[in-house]
Amino acid sequence: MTGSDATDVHPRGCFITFEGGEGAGKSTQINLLAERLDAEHIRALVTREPGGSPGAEIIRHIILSGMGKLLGPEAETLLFAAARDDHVHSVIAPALAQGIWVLCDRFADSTRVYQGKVGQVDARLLSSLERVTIGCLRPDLTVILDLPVEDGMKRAAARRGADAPDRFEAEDISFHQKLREGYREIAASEPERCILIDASGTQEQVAEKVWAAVQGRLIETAHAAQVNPA
Ligand code: T5A
Repeated sequence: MTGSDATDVHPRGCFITFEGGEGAGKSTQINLLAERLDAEHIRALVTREPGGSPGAEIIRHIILSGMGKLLGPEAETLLFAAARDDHVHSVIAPALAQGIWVLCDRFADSTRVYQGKVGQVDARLLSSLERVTIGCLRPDLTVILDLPVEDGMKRAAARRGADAPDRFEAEDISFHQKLREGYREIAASEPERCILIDASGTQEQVAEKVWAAVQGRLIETAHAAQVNPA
């Protein structure tokens, strides 16, 4: 049978993005959240930006090698946009449409902060690119992990060991301080979508705060909607 009826229709999955400066613990927390969702029998896909689809992973390699920086801030921004376009259309949107939750390590707020607030790329270019790449797709929840810059840099350095810092890790401390300010501004300006979480505790302590936000803002709301459909 190829047709569909009402019983085939999935409710859209929830879209959660994780944001923050270098070494804030996004990858760690996203994986811990995926485990908790699994225990609740909620199907979730963990993905990341730049990257997350075969085409976007190639672009990720170009950007993080520093090649994109050589092309200038606007061209580097176009690379992020090209990667996002492929990722959204080939991975994120299809998963959400099947009712799968998508947990994405960085998304459009990273562009707003890294390329916009800190990189000074024209806001009109950024909003045009957002319109093309994500359209009206907005995260249901954005978890912003907030950590003193020095602590994040130490965590990132410990994780990378003897490897060289990547394109953005190699920037100076004032760059990273501006990133932190940029994220705090987004959290303050969009409180319905964003939650700012102090990421300075242990992994378990931070995970509890993330879980409380997901439960309170998404899971309980979803259950209430099932019990009291509009
Ligand atoms: N970028 C990205 C843009 O400029 N524009 C864009 O539009 C997009 C999408 C991506 C880079 O691209 C830029 C931003 C980035 O610079 P990346 O390699 O994906 O680069 O790196 P990041 O996203 O910055 O992530 P990191 O790998 O640096 O850090 P995470 O994921 O925040 O941190 P995580 O979980 O790997 O933890 C780092 C270390 O700390 C430990 C972990 O075990 C790990 O060793 N740790 C803790 N230690 C103590 N206490 C805790 N609570 C800890 N939590 C984790």
